[in-house]
Amino acid sequence: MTDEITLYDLASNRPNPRGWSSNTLKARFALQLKGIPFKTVWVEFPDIESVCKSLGAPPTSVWPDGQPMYTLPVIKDPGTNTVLADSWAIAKYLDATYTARPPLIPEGTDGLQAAFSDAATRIAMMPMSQAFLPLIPNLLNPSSIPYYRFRREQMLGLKLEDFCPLEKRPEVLDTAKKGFSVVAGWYAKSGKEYLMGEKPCFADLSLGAFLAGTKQIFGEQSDEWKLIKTWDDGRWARLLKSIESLSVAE
Ligand SMILES: N[C@@H](CCC(=O)N[C@@H](CS)C(=O)NCC(=O)O)C(=O)O
Repeated sequence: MTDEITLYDLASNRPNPRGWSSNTLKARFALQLKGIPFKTVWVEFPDIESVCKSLGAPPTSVWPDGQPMYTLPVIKDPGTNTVLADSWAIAKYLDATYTARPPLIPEGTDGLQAAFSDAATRIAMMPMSQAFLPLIPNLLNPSSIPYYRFRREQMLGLKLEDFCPLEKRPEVLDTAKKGFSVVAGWYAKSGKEYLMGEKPCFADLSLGAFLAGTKQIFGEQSDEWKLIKTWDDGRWARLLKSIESLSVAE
C-alpha cells in the first residue's frame, strides 16, 4: 500500500503516453509543478463513468440528454482519503494540501484567473479545438473510438469531419491565430514570462496544457504544429517549453 496520489487520465495509442487531453494535462502539470509524486491509471473513454463511480468521484457536468457526465481528470489521494474530479478543484486541493511550493491559485486571484481562462478559451482555444477535433480518434485506442465519435457528434450535431473539413482547416487555424495574438497582448502587458510574474499560475498552466494537447494531436512534426510554433514570435512554443521544463517527470 502506497500513499502516492493516483491520477486517472485518458488512454491513447501513443507508445510513451504522457497525456494528450488538455483537461487531464492541467492536473498532470499541477502535480508535476508542485513536485508531488504520483502514478497514472490510463482509462478508456467508455470506462470513465464506471471508474468514477467506483472511486466515488461525482459527475462534473451533464450531457445534452440531461444524463450526468463523469469526466477525467480525477485524483485519488490515499494520504488524506480524498477523491476529486475537475481540474480546477484539483488545483485548489493541491494548493491547500501541499504547501511546499507556491500556490497555483494565490488567494484573491480565483476570479481573475477563471476570467482569463474563459476569455482565452473563447477566442483562441475553441477555434484551435475545432481544427484538431476530427484528428482525435487517430490517437485513441480502438475501444474508445466509437464512444468518442458518438458522444462528440451528439454534442456537435455534426460528423466530426464536418466540424472542420480538411479544406477549412487553414481558415479555422487563422481564426485561432488571431485569438492567440490577442492573448499574447495580455501576456505582453504582464511584461514577465508568466501572467502573474516569474512563477506560473493555474491560468498559465492551463494554456500550457492546451498547447501540449495541441502538439500531441496534430503531431510534433506536423505542418500545423510547426506553424503554431511561429505564432506571436514563438511565445506559445516558449510557454509550453517552460511549463514542461518546470514539471518534474512522473
Ligand atoms: N471541468 C472538467 C472538464 C473535464 C472534461 O471535460 N474531461 C473530458 C476529457 S477532455 C472527459 O472526461 N469527458 C468525458 C467523456 O467524454 O465521456 C475539468 O476541468 O476537469
